[in-house]
Amino acid sequence: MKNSQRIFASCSSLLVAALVGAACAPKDAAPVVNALEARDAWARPADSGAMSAVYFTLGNGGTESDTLIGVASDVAARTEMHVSMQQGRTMHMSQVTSLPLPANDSVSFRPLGAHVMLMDLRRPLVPGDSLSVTLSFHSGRTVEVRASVRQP
Ligand SMILES: [Cu+2]
Repeated sequence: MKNSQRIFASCSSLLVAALVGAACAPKDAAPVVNALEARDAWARPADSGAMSAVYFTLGNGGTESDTLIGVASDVAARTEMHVSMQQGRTMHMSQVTSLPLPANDSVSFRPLGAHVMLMDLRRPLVPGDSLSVTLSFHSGRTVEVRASVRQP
């Protein structure tokens, strides 16, 4: 549950930043930029019909928080947002329907952490191959992630 604790901590500091920011914002402040960006995207190789996961760093360089609310890819019959958690000695994954992305912060999708799960692949993913995943945000923005297939 390390991840959600971190996210919670970022959210409370964000609230403080938002209050302070509102108090001292200049009259003619620049328009709000909400730069969302996925970096270093990669996916695990897998056979057709099997599962794979996509990892990347999702950055929000803007001044407004946003929330990831959807993931989609045409390489899989089902694409889900997952988080991994340890229970005793085993790792479990569970689906989440939203993931907060605070302003001026980033969230890592990484092995044993959050990931985009590709289920029932429509084609094999071989090293050197690439695929795309579309991320949808609460703000209405979308981000296209181009991931290369490689061994972890
Ligand atoms: Cu998963």
